[in-house]
Amino acid sequence: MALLPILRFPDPRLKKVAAPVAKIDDSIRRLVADMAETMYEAPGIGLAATQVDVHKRVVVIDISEEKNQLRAFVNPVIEQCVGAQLGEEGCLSVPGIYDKVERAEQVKVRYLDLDGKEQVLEADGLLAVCIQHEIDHLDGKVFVDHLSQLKQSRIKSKLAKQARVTA
Ligand code: GNR
Ligand code: NI
Repeated sequence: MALLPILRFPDPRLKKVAAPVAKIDDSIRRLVADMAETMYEAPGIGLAATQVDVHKRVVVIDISEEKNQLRAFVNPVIEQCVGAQLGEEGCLSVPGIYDKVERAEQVKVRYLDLDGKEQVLEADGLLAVCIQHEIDHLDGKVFVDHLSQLKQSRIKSKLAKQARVTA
């Protein structure tokens, strides 16, 4: 297993659209293991392959308290959205920034598991938010893209300033 470096907004590589996985093999299972280790270490409740500069449609999520309910989604597609919820979001690629984003309250997602078997999951609440946030990453979007242009430019200055202090 390995910890992978996480890209930081506004890195242009976060805008790449990830390609579907053609075959689930050991390289994909290794990627999932490395992404899980990276997510737990961060710590975060989700991670998309895009964030570690791998442009394949792979996501890991664990919203459990005990951090013992890892979920892996390959080629996830949202088939149905119901309702709306407004929740505070953060992102490992946008450290220290939190803001409210409107998402569907419930989603039905179709994906492949690590055995290449098709699965369907109905999720609501935080899991639904996280699935939508991660699929956005695979489509080259970060949660700040849902905010106003003014907020986006403030976030960019704040992160640039942080980077100067940290350097
Ligand atoms: O760790 C994370 N927390 C979080 C909180 C609210 C809504 C979404 C998230 S996902 C985020 C990890 C991350 O950046 N995934 O891409
Ligand atoms: Ni994120």
